[in-house]
Amino acid sequence: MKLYYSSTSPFVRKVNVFAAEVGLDTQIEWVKTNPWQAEDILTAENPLSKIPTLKTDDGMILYDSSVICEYLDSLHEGKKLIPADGDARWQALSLQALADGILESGIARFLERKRDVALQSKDWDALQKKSIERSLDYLENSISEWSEKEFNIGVLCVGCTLGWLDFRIPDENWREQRPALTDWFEQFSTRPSMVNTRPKE
Ligand SMILES: N[C@@H](CCC(=O)N[C@@H](CS)C(=O)NCC(=O)O)C(=O)O
Repeated sequence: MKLYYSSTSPFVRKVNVFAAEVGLDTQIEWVKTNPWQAEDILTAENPLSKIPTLKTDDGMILYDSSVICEYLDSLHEGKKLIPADGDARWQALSLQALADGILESGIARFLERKRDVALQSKDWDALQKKSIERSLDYLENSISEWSEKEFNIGVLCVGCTLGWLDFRIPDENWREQRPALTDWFEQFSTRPSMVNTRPKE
């Protein structure tokens, strides 16, 4: 299968970490693209021009990262990272939504900062920043509820999100006042799937 990617995308990293954790990373052929330039190579497969986009061996096109992870989970016989049913499923999916939501707010801020200073909105930035801070506080305060569960997609997404904050918004120290999340991430970052997928320009 082919994965359209860029090396800095946290959503691509999520798929990459997921694939490594379920032993499918070696089956992926990587196709580098720049989604911001709406390259034909990508828009021909995904009209949104977003990555990650996956082309399966049967020629099926899948997006977004959550759908791709669900597909990958269906391909292996090992322990599933997306629980099939019950509370475990809904909690893992909600944790994924929270972590992905932090990324969406973070990316909105990152892009806003790239605009001409005169066009940047302080209110918009403050709104997104608050959303990120509330979510990180929630993760800190509920750490035993989610981090002690079996490894799942939600936990994986939290790791990728914190890694992206370090990469793209390093001037705001998310670790401050969040000792439990800090310790958790330090440990989580040693997983080979995380070590081998560190973002780089
Ligand atoms: N919800 C999507 C988000 C994907 C996404 O926003 N990817 C960014 C790169 S990190 C992208 O391709 N942006 C290009 C654009 O929005 O035009 C997912 O989970 O895959």
